[in-house]
Amino acid sequence: MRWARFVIGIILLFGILGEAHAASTVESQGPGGYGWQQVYIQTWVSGNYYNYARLTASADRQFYDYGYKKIRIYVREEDYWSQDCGWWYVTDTSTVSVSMQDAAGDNVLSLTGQGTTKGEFFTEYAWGTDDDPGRWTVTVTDSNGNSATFYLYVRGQLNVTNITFSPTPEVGVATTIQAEVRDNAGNLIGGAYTDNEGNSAAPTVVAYITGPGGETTLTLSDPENDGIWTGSWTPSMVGDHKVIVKVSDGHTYWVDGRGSATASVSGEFQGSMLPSALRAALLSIFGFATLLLRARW
Ligand SMILES: [Ca+2]
Repeated sequence: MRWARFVIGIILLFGILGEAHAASTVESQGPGGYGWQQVYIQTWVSGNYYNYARLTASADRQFYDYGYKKIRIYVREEDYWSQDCGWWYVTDTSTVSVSMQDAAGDNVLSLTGQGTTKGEFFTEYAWGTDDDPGRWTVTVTDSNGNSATFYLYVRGQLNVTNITFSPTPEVGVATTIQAEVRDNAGNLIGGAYTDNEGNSAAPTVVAYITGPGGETTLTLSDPENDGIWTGSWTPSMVGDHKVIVKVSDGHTYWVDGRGSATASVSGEFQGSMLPSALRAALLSIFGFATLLLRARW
């Protein structure tokens, strides 16, 4: 990179003209304000030569989706020294360490004293079951004492579980559909959820109910912010209804999730011990018999 050489050149120039023998550090952040930083350190070593170490750390993207592409961390550690300012020598003696914390501050990756190959080190993180979504912190250090910190954003995976109906669905009677929304770490995600930076990250939860009479959609809500989302549904047809609950925020903080359940809606035989399919069949026969009688009279 041309500008990087320019920075080295400036430091070198100060070293020659300004007698800048004390150590100094220059940090810079990568394009787009994320992903990597660089650290330069200058020291004046007895014997009159300059010694520089440059540490670069990066990830291959800013946003990751939990459980999908692995987080890839690249580290480059270069040691330079020069005695006469005409020649720069590059050595390969430093080791590097990489640590990563999830949004809850839990250490999810900790590698220390890693050797480099021509100054380069690479690792990838393949996700854990307790990973908390949100802003993650990556810290990279080298054995010269340089340190580079940067941040990633991990979108969490939402799941919908425990879809229930209360009371048991019946034609013409309001039933409450209830569903639990959780992230991949098992935390309940409520209607006023905020991420670890305080940003609103509440998803939208919609139930798609498909039965003999067609499809109905119903938006579920969670004013209590307890992660138990509810909505009221009044069935109009007897029979099995497929209920699919989808959760999404348009892919800002979450990867979409869904869950499904079957609601067996009863009619006038609701007090009966007969299975729902049989009840539905009997209702059809009664309906057909009534039609026949009406046709005759
Ligand atoms: Ca609730």
